[in-house]
Amino acid sequence: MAPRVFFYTSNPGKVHEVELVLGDLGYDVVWRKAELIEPQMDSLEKVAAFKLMGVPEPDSPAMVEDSGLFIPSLGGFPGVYSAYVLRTVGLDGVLRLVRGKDRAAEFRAVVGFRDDRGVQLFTGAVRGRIAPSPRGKNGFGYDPIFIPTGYRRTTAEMASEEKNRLSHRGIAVRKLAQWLAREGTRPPRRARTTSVRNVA
Ligand code: ITT
Repeated sequence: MAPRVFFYTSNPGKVHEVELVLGDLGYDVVWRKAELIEPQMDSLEKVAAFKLMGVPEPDSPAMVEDSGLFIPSLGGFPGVYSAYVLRTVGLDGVLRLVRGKDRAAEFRAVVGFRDDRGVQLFTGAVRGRIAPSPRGKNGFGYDPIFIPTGYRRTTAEMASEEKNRLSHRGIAVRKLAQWLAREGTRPPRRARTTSVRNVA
């Protein structure tokens, strides 16, 4: 039987992208459609580690992912507030904020993984710029306004496989997969959540 990973997220777009990467590598991603308590903290790492603490222990190995869009000319905003900003002012609000400013941007992701060895964190980032206006129908969230460096298309104009090859999430999930391949996947049993390790 394929090793299982329980993925806690409310976002089906994340599940789809993670399934493509881990599924290809032989893992069975089980979606736990949960809104875990998400504290307002100043780094994605802290949010991911905190969220993992709220995962029921029998679901091991368990995974969460926290991500955000960081715009240096706005002091890193929306960053850790990306989900809230999207829900409130939306893409148009962000486009208004960057008008007349430098449009460089970076997507960052932190994947948190917990099993009986404790908590591991894996990071990924992709640089790009904010598009003049939304374009494309694929993906989710900020994809219609994010153009990765070296491309003319937004990530909403890419198929998920292409986005995964360059994206913050694709990079972080592949680091998790490499760690699993190196360290081995353990059979699910009661997890200890005593140690938090930043792997990359
Ligand atoms: P969780 O339940 O996993 O927390 P979420 O959608 O609330 O799902 P986050 O708290 O990590 O996700 O917030 C990240 C925000 O940034 C959210 O609004 C996403 O839509 C957006 N985002 C993250 N990765 C993205 C990507 O690859 N493309 C477009 N938008 C992305």
